[in-house]
Amino acid sequence: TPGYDLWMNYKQIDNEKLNKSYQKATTSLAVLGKSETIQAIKNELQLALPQLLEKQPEIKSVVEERSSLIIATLDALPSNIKKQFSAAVDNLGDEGFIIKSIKIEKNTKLVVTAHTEIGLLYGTFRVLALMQQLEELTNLNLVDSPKIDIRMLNHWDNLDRTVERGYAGFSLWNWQKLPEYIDQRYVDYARANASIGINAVSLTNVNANALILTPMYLEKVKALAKTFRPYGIKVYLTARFSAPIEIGGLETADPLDQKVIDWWQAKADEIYSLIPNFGGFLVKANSEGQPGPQNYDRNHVDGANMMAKALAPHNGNVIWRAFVYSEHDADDRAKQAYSEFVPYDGKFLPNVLVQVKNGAIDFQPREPFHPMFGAMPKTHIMMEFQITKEYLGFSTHLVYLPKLYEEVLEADTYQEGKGSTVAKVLDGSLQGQQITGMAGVANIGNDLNWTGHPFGQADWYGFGRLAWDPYLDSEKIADEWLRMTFSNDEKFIAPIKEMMVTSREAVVNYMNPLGLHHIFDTGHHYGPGPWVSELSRPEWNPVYYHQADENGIGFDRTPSGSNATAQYAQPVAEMFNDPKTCPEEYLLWFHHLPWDYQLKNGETLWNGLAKKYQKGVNQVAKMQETWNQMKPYVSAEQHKEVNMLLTIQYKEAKWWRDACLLYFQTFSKQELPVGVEKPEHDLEYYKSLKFPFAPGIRPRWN
Ligand code: BDP
Repeated sequence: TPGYDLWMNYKQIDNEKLNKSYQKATTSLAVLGKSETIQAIKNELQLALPQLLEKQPEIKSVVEERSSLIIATLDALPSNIKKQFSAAVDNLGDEGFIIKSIKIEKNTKLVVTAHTEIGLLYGTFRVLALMQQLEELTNLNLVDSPKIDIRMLNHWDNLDRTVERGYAGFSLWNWQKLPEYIDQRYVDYARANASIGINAVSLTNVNANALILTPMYLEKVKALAKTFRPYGIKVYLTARFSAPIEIGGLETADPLDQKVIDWWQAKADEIYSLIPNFGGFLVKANSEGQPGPQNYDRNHVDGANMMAKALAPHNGNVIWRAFVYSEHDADDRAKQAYSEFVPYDGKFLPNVLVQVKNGAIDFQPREPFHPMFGAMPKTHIMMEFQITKEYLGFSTHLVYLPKLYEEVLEADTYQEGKGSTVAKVLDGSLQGQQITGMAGVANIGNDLNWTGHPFGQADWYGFGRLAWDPYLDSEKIADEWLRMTFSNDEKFIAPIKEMMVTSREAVVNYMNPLGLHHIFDTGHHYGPGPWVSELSRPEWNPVYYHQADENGIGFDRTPSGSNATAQYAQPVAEMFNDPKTCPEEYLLWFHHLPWDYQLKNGETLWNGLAKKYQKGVNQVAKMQETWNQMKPYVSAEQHKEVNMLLTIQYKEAKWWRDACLLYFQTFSKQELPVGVEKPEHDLEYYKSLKFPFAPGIRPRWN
């Protein structure tokens, strides 16, 4: 089924020369071992090779003279082969692999080897990916291992199968039919994750329901964990801090209360007796109304360490989220997580990771990197990206997110001097963290194509690739994904890759140019609502973020304003503080500037802003044009599907432009510059637009 098969649709290799060479490389396969992971490897080869090469592979469990492709751990390799692998093996780690062409007598053999069988699985997927991308398999000597330990999807799935901020249907997890009924989708999901190296999943919403920790649900979780295990994937659960009260019958959830401590210890023991490779807990505490240690006058360290102690005997982790901001704190929301967490650097136990969103507000189309990166050298800091497109047009807009991830990963924190990139913080190479991690909030649901928008698959794929290696190039990732998903034809690849890598800037232009942020309509975060001002908490209102008035627009976060810039290392703070050196894409994030402030290109701020909005619209029009020419390369169905989505995106890009410009014009009191199209309607019309049904929200969110 087009779409369902993701980047693993194993299209027939129609390049004759390569087909021949791949045929030769796969004449006879030797896959050594008996475990469930080895079985998964065999299954994948048996699925892929008949499609790629129209042949049923012969798979032996021993190496023979005629074996052309050998897949075996280093320990299992026959000694005459093993001795060809001395050099690279030291840095391989538990999950790395080697793919190497070797000569034994006159025969060339392709060997996939690793310390572990999971390494072999990753290596096998890489061999298949190389074929799908029409890469030569001869003369290979490829050594690869993940740079980050925990490469994780966070599902925000509720037990009733709705998905918070999920735009691709309902949750994959069918709690009613589990544990007996194992949907083939669970297996295909695990395959897809393993193919890109994702090795951890948290199944449930961070706004957690304690029921998931009851025996009935744990049996179901166990069934999923068992299905994922051959693919190297560990299951985590979100733990509601007040669970000891809700399901444990205790009167308190105070993390220093002995009964509470005992309860979590017993719970951890119970879980591990069912699921020996359980990953641990992901916790959202004292954030947006969720319970947490502060309810008992304790702090994040008390809470996280209490759970960490319960998990430590089983080698489990606590992933404690830093997405906090308080209704009682009048300070700039962008400063609150740093203020709450950084003083605790060095206080968290070794099996605690603190998970930080990429930016200090909340998954905006563009945010400067979060100041916590690099600021807690004695803490395991983990990244949280969003793959689901909460503030990015849901699954209706084509926005290639790896471009956003890359921008953040490459950002220089200067925390240990120049070159202290976020990527180096995350992989531990800058400050020596012992456990490292990167999570992405999943965009997956039970839609036929998993992600709603066919191009949403690229975000899942790209997230996995960057979690494996945060130094990869997002354009190269787009290239890989396009080849495996659609076509190897250069006439398709070149323009569509260009469309993907520019799509992120397009959405920034038509939604939040020049550093604007959080000007989305109430609750659902879809469509413009810069005028919204009546929500109960000030920092839920767009007017709080853009601060537009007759004098200008933007949030002053310099020392004359909230001084949020002081949370960055000095060279970064200095750069952001001066509007002349502040990158223009962050201008209104850090500065409140007059409407006639002069931009770098000589335009006034008002004109420049208006032109950015127009540019975003034009970029989407260009995307439509490009896609229109792609009929020969994709199925009619897929072509139509993306076409319809782009039509919506174009309409909504104009909606954003017109609504925002009309509203800001009430302050700037200036005409739209030449080249910016006149809005079709008046401001009142845009304000009156309602978006009555939006997937993935509960009414309490703003
Ligand atoms: C915000 C979402 C909300 C999430 C929250 C979180 O609007 O639905 O619960 O983040 O990350 O982006 O906890």
